[in-house]
Amino acid sequence: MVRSLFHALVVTSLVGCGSGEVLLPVPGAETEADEEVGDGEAEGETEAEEDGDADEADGDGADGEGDAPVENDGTDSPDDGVTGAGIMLDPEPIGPSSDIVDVSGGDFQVGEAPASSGAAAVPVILGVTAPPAVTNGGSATLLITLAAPVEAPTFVVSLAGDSGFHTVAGTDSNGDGVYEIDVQVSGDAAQPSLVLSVAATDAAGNVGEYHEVTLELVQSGVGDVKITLSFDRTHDLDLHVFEPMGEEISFMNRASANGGQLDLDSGANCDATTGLSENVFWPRAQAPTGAYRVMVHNYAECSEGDIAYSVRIAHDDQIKTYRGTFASGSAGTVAEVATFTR
Ligand SMILES: [Ca+2]
Ligand SMILES: [Ca+2]
Repeated sequence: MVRSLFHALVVTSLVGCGSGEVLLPVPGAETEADEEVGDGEAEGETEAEEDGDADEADGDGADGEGDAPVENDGTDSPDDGVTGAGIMLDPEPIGPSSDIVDVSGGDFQVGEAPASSGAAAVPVILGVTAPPAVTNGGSATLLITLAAPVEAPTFVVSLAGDSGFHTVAGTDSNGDGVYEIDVQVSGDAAQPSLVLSVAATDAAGNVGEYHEVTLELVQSGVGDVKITLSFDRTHDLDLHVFEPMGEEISFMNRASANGGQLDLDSGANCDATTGLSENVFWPRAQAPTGAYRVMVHNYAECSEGDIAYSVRIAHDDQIKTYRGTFASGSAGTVAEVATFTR
């Protein structure tokens, strides 16, 4: 799966953050968007490829104008552009998909995952690690260590109890020799845990030994609007969401007059938390109409190195996932992730 990459710095507006705190722009932060649902035919002519849900095919141009000439079913919302953010849209295959998980950049096939063949040429996986927990609507990164370097490795990812399995090309975005597989969990996922099995495949389609990881599924609220921040390790990132009338929901104001709630918070004081996620949602029929604004504040760094995060915004029938990175040393800054209108 080829990824189209387009990076730009986030917008450098000052934003207020309750309690008189002022959040500064992020010099090193990038945000990318990744359309999550793959049944659409829409493909924009901006640097970003657009694909996914016809419902949301309004083209997140890098200027946030939503000007990509894309097909849609007439129900798009023209205002949910990325605010000044660079974009990475990850084309998903047209066809069936899992109701529970999506593997970023992967292909889904219905049926049993292929059995290990024992062929000698298949790359050997030394280990697979995953965070201990993820939330519904959140994402988790599996890290795959191979016994020896392989050019363009591919993997099978299978979720116990799912209707099929994913195949995905290995990506090593930071060049450390460890491959990353991004798993996005449906907002409706409700089982207590996710048991994922990963195997490498060779060019002939032979499948190696499966390695199993189990992630606890921490339940977070769902409704007309659900905004979920996920990050890769303990960090004091904070999700901030502004309602159309301006009320801000965050750890400083966990419930709005309209019923919006921050019901999952992670990393305060760098304390380890199971979910590595934050979630803001409005119960059904309570989310106000109008324009919402979503930001992530890098409140404090808990360990050295860049901080990759994703924000999944699900409202009504639309889902988009935005990816970004806080550069190491950018604590105290904020990323404007997106605005959207319902
Ligand atoms: Ca890597
Ligand atoms: Ca936090």
